[in-house]
Amino acid sequence: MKITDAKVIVCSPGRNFVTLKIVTDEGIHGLGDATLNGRELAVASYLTDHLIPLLIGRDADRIEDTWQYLYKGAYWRRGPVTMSAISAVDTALWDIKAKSLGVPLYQLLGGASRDSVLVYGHASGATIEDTVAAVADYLKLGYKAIRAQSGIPGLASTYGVGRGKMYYEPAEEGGAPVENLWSTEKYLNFAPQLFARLRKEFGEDIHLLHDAHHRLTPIEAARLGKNLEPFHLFWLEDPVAGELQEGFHLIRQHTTTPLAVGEVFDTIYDCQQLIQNQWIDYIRTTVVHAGGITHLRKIANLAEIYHVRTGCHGATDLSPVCMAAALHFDLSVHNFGIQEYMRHSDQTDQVFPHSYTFAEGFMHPGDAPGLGVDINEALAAKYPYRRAYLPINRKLDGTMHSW
Ligand code: EZ4
Ligand code: CO
Repeated sequence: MKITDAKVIVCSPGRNFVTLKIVTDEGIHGLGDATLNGRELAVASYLTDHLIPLLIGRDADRIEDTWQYLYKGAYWRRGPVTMSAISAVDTALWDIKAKSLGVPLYQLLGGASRDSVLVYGHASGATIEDTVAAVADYLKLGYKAIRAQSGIPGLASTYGVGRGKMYYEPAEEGGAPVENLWSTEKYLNFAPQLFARLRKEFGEDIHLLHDAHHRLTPIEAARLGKNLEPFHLFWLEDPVAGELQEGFHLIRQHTTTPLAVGEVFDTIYDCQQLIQNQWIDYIRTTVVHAGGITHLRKIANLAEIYHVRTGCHGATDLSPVCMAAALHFDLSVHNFGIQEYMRHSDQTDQVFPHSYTFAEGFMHPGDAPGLGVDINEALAAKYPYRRAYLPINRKLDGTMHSW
């Protein structure tokens, strides 16, 4: 089966998405998500200007070979732009192969290891009591696992607090990034109060998660992990920036709070020390940013040996194409842990009709052949790209800090 055509579709049905569509001589098409939040057009150009000319005429069935051809063939290895582009090609080729065989993708990945996939939603509020109300709303929807974030007294805005209770979207349209103000001291004093209140309200059984969004030093993260131990979080996410993998060693020596990281990682090399030293409990790399299904399986296989489980990133900037791919991966991989699931807007869901479903806190990719997701190109064309940036973050004295 030969690739005869490929194109990039950039659209903004509520937020920006970059989608690769590959067509074969058998009339089968496949989709891959290539969205890199705030830097979308760089990946679109990488695909259109550099990869698509190489894809035309290639054998669509040679997925591993195409991955290696694009990775080794670039000479310039790794990096989010390159890896998001390779991910999109890889995902689209898995979609095509599964469609050509008439099976849902998870059947090609070893079949289902579980009946359905545990997901967590995002509850947030400007105050602790608002967050309590948001968690209650998620419980009513059937969620068994909920990430909780709250505004911090004395800070005008903070990471993870949505504009509406059930929807969180950090990217903002406009000429420059929104600027947030940050105080680690205020945060560290406040965060344990939030979880004490949530356990008092909802008891011990629900899974609670929290994202520190790369803002702490290792010793600060160690203090937070220790203070959160009585509330037994499912995980503490991104306690420190992940570039320095050995930074997790210090945190690990001080706390039994489980640690998760990986949403900004793009290859197995970003995870290698973390996994092999068992410094983390969950690896959060995604199909769209870490090399597609092909590479994510290699990361999961390495993690399995070291008792590390998966916890794929699944925010709104990961399109329904990525969400579908993630769910096939989650259903099949043995050492699955949990999947993040932020609901997309109705506009997004209309542009990307899909077969995956949510019920009682669990999801299933569905049994349509391939990924089980498509793109309505006519509708997508009605939502042109709109430049948007993720926020930046400054300390109270103006110093740039991690967002
Ligand atoms: O900030 O997806 O766990 N979820 C997150 C997200 C990320 C955005 C970045 O594009 O941390 O909210
Ligand atoms: Co996160």
